[in-house]
Amino acid sequence: MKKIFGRPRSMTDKPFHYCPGCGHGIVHRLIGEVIDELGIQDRTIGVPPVGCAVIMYHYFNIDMTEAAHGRTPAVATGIKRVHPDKVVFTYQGDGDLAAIGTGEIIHAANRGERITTIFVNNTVYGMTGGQMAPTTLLSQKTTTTPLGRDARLIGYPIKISEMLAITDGSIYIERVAVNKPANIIKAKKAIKKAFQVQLEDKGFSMVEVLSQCPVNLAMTPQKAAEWIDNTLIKTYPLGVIKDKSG
Ligand SMILES: Cc1ncc(C[n+]2csc(CCOP(=O)(O)OP(=O)(O)O)c2C)c(N)n1
Ligand code: SF4
Repeated sequence: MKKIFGRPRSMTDKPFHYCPGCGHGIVHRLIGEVIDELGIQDRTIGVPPVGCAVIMYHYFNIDMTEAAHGRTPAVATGIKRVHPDKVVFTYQGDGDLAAIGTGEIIHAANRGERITTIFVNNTVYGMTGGQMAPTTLLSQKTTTTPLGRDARLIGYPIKISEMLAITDGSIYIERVAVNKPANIIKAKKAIKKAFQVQLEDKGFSMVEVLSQCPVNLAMTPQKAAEWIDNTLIKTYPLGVIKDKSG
């Protein structure tokens, strides 16, 4: 019988530990499909984050190595420089990338490191209880902003993709979402392109993925997915932010 659907070869069959409706599992699957399609399973090395995806190495049949909080771009840089023939990616949440590791990511992008970053923006610190992240929207309630984020006290939602796009070393940056099938298809194309930019040795590439954390948004999975369309993309519009790969 012809097989029409299956788990990517580059993934294990271990069930995800993520909450129902979480976007991390979708993003993992897209990465797995892209690795299979590009035929790079034997030479891809991933660097997982802190945050809910900290044990993502259980889910991939590839080499992965953990890094300290926010330091994945530094670890990935070291691996890539020692093994330029490998395909090296980091996977980071917004707490990991946009708060704890802001300096690491800016300088990795500016240096034009030949690595790829998958940046999962779910607007909160998911793993540790839904605290405010730098990406939390104005007025958004979190466990540390029970009255809603107030710009006068804690500033504005940070636009990391736009910031990194102004560095000369960044080549390809796109913002996508995984809240519905049409967006998931575009997200996969973007992830594939980001890896291709690395394969062509062009410079730093990143895909920012707007993702749902129903638990900490205190919404059903369906409402969390709708919230991305109705609210989140007003602050974080989808699309290509920079493409110098051509
Ligand atoms: C230096 C340091 N800061 C913070 C923490 C606690 N910590 C571990 S995971 C995490 C949240 C990460 O959230 P995010 O990167 O947004 O990922 P998510 O869980 O939402 O996927 C935090 C704050 C820590 N252990 N050490
Ligand atoms: S807390 Fe949020 S980000 Fe973490 S697994 Fe649950 S839904 Fe996903």
